[in-house]
Amino acid sequence: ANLSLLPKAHNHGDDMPFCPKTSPLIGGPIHVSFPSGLTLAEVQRKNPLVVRGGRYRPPDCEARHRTAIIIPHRHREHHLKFLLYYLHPFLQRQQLHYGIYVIHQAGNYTFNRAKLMNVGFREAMKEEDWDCLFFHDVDLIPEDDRNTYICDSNPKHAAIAMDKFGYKLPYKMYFGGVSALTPLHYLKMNGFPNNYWGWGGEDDDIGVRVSLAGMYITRPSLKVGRYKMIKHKLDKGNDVNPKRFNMLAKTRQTWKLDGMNTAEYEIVSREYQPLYTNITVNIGTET
Ligand code: UDH
Repeated sequence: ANLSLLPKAHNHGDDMPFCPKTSPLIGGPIHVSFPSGLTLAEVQRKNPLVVRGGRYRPPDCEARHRTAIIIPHRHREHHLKFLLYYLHPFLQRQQLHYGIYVIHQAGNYTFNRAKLMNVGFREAMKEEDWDCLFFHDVDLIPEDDRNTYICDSNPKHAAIAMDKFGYKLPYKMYFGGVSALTPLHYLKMNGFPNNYWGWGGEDDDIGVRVSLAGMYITRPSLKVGRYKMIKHKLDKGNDVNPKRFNMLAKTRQTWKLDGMNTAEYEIVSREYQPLYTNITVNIGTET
């Protein structure tokens, strides 16, 4: 095809051809290990083309996709370092235009993963016209290059084969770990719930929202959607949420009343670190 005839998604002054539909840099399985003594400085040194805030564009072609990675976070710096170590080169091999956002919950009140995702969505979209958002736990490392970090026509669950579940889907409606939605998908399902405090339930609620909003979940193959989880215990401040089953039974009644349209929070700081944008946010407490 004559590349010059293709429409340009966005123009930054150069006359670069689009990147190929399938990146020639993509390999297969990735061997994941956790080298002791790894530092962020080392990760930075290995990724010289990543610019402030953790942004990257392929140097020699115009990316076909613009993906934001949203990572909910508190007290997991050790995991974040390994995730960045693997994710930056992985995304670069996929020839994506991408940015990495760490959404850090301020204070010590009970953790709220889904609400942090709502913050990440809104704050990331303020900065760039991302066409895909990957909601990504900090402790999951992709193990195959063919697990492309681009969106589908429907919400995609990417982390379908985790080592901790024997590289299988634990149950059919599982939507946890890593998922990918376009801004349109996200708004159609009113984002994620804001009121799941503590561990559990929010990912199932999100999965139910997908179908309530008239969409369905797509998945890569089990061979490709493989992830290694960095082993850890349940964190302080993230106790199992005993209300989760009662809340889940009501998602049909609540999804339009609670979500992106009601997410209230205060940004404490926005820092453009060399390898990621850190957004520290006060998301309040359970009411
Ligand atoms: N997270 C944090 N800080 C916290 C809690 C959660 O950053 O204090 C984030 C992080 O991105 C994490 C995600 O929220 O990957 C999900 O939380 P989780 O890792 O606690 O949930 P998961 O279900 O693990 O992956 C539960 C571990 C229970 C271990 C029990 C051992 N049998």
